[in-house]
Amino acid sequence: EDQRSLFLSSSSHFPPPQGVKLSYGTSGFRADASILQSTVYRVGILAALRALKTQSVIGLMITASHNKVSDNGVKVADPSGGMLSQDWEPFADTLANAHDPQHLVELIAEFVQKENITLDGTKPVEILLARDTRPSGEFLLEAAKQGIGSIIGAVALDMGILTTPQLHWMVRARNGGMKASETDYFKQLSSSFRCLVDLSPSGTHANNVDDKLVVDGANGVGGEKLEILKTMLNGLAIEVRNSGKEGGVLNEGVGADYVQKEKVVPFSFGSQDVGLRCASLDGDADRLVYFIVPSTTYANGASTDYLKQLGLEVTFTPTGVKYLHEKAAEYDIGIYFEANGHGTILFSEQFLCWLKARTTELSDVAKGSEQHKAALRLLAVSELINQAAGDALSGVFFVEAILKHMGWSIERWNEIYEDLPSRQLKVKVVDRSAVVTANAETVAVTPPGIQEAINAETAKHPRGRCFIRPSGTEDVIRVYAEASVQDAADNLAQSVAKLVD
Ligand code: 16G
Ligand code: ZN
Repeated sequence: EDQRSLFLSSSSHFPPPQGVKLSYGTSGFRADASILQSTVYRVGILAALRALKTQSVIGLMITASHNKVSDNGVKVADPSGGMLSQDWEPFADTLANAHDPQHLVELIAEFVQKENITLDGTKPVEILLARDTRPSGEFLLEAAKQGIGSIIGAVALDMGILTTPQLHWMVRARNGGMKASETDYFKQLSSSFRCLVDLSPSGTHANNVDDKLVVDGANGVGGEKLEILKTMLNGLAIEVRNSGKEGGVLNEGVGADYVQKEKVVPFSFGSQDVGLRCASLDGDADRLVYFIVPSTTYANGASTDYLKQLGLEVTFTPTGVKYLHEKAAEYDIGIYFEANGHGTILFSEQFLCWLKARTTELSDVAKGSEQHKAALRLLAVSELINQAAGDALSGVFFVEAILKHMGWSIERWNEIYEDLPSRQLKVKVVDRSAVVTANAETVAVTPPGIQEAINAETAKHPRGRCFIRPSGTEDVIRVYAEASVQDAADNLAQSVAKLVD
């Protein structure tokens, strides 16, 4: 009864926006920040219930990533540090769209009973809150706190302004019984980076690799954190541009999404940077794209061929980190990535235990052997890479360690395979759900006949490949085309876009 009245009074302060249907989407709720208060409040409730249900620490992140600065969003990190379990997404939608406090209370009561959640406050749980640098983050955070506060036994801990992967890392670390402050995060990244550099084979050309790296911070939180992290490292000279301190706008003409989609260099990069190794983060630093001026590097169909040729098993999933992460978790070493710069590496517990045993069991003679070093390297990688979520900061240091290890310049790296020319377009539509795909979004099942028409267009171009899919974050259909030459990729994308229109 206490719980019921607590809800009714708090939820009346957060009426949902009129005439909008919200959906948890590919990576949480996203919309113009001005209509999100009630959604964030309700996600606060959801996170609290999730924490009570799992009896673990849960994360709540307020960010709209690479979207424009006036947008914002909210998503939940599960106990593993990964995304909210997909079987709770429908409840998230239901909560967000409940029209009045009374209805909201009923929905929650029903769900609590179904999930067998105890609301007597006897087993308190914590929810870690964080936000990116968007100005709207401040009042939305307040709404999240109110939501959490309306559930007896749930305690909100404000971790301040963080990158999305930092929050995921903290949730995972906490639940693993480890220290999980920002300092611990910085320490783990810098010490495992140092370890990898120390383990670089002597006699490689590591010394020939330029220490200079220029990073575009997208005028967001990533640049800010990198400024701190870079002071803890030796052997890398990082220059951060577009850190947000120069007055630039978040994600405007800057950031990984802009660089990868538009294939142009971000603001403040130009001819003076030719030959330099450059990288770009997105607004919440979970995407990383390396590039050289004037041309950008990004993964495409040719990368699949290259990986297969290395003897690796390659699998596809639908778009979205949550699908990739889940799939990668099935392997001893699962590496996943999206062409837009998301991705990370997951190591199975079992494999890591085995590896640790290998490094300690070895006789003194075997210590220092190549095998021993290889095991130590893999362990260092498992520490450096963020296993909770793809992390641009940890990604930068991982890439830099590899380049040092291999003695590679960015040009040499770029040469390991040649990208096929590609083009991405988006087509604004009234109803994006008209396009339904199958086979990890490689085939369009509806509207009827469209796949046949795409096939016919594709067949006109040597090495042509073309896919369409509804966006999970905007009201558009995405068109992706590849062909042997740029003109053909452009034409293919154009003609398929017309089919969709
Ligand atoms: C979100 C997803 C990303 C996906 C993108 C696709 C996360 C952290 N991010 O940004 O994985 O590639 O959506 O958006 O899950 P789209 O469907 O609009 O192209
Ligand atoms: Zn992002």
